[in-house]
Amino acid sequence: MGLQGQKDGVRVSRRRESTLNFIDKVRVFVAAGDGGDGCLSFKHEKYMEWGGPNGGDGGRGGDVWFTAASRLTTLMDLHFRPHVDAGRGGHGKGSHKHGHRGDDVVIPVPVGTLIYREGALVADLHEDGQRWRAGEGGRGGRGNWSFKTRLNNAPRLAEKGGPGEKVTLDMELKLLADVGLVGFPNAGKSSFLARVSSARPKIADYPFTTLSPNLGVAYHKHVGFVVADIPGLIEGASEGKGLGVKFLKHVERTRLLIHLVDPAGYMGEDPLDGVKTIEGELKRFSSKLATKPKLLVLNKMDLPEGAQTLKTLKKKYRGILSISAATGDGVNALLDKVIAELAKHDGPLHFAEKTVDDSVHKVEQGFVVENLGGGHYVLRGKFVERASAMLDVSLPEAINRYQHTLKRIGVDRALKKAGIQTGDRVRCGEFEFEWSNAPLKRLNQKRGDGRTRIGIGKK
Ligand SMILES: Nc1nc2c(ncn2[C@@H]2O[C@H](COP(=O)(O)OP(=O)(O)OP(=O)(O)O)[C@@H](O)[C@H]2O)c(=O)[nH]1
Ligand SMILES: [Mg+2]
Repeated sequence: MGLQGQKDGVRVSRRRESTLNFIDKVRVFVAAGDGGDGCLSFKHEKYMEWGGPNGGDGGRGGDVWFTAASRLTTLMDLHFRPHVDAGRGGHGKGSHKHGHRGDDVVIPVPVGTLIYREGALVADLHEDGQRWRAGEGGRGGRGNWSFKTRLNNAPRLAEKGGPGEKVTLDMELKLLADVGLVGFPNAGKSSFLARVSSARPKIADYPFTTLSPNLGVAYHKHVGFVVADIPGLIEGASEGKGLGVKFLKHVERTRLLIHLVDPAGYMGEDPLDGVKTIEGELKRFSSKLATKPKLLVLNKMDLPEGAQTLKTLKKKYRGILSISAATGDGVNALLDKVIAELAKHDGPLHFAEKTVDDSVHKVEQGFVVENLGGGHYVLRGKFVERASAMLDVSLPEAINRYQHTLKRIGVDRALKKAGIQTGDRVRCGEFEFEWSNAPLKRLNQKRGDGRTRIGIGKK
């Protein structure tokens, strides 16, 4: 027989329930799929001269989505796999074949997940099934068939796939429930949740049995509502004592709180003082919790001290209700009251601190030119960066077209104004080119000597 804690020579530690199974903050790295490259191809067939361009477009890159799923209550999956990548689009092929679309990735997150980008709230997934696109797949590059015009009917021109969006997001879960259960440890919160729903939280006769929130759906008189049970609170919880404070934010987005009281008090504290302690902690934690509708409920009425404690508490709190989560006594009357209160406070639960602000991340139509000194310039802007990334530098016609695009939108003028000289270098995203003041070649001219006005090279 091996030593206790050892099995077949391998040390095994007894599995402890830990708070690790509940993750409510996580940083996620999203990479939407790049678009597929466009194809440069001409029809070659026996007895057919000048078959014409037939290179197909690249497929679009896949998007990354987050969707709220009520079956989830933790961000743990993302904690262990924070990199989310969608599929890239297929490349175009000859004979007008377009590349396939990249696969989207849809990641389920718990209802109540708030998503921040550079500190600004960008999404509040507060409804089951609600979806939000975190990263947009890159556009497929166009093949030479798409560039065919009356003036240029044999374009040697194709685009590379556009880059998929890459973003870093901070996710925070603030559970959404209709009813939140608060109270000292051991008051019977988990027992109550188990009594009114099909949830089966751990229940035991010692404080801090519950280490992370539990959710359950209760039905009463054809009304369904979600109940959240959080770890017990103790004095000083709002300053970080015990476990409760970490989880108090998870009852901030409830319509109604039920404050459960144990007639025996907690750790020798008189139940009346105990009620004040918990109320004080809620108030100190946030004004939202202090002003939330609350029902004070004395539990464990089957215990001998129940009746006496109820009498004492009634003097101060006339509206107090009493139940026994163990026997079920009084639970129906409490649920009657709960559905009546919920009907009164039927407002939206998703009161995000700020309104969701997407304006910061709108597509920038314009561009910015910056002179870094020493003959180095930076060109910034969503459009120009994408055009640079999609440029196939091996195709002189594509380079010519790129130059004309920059000129058309005013980049040339802006660079000259910033003092650019022949031989200076301009960086745009990952791409860098050398500037020349020589005049541009005409666009759409027939295939020429392949010389271009600017020297192009990857960084
Ligand atoms: N007699 C009696 N015991 C109860 C009643 N409700 C809960 N208990 C007991 O009280 C103890 C604590 O119950 P829990 O439901 O785990 O209490 P909790 O508030 O969730 O505790 P924490 O998770 O530690 O905060 C358990 O032993 C329960 O069986 C009741 O109505 N009557
Ligand atoms: Mg519990």
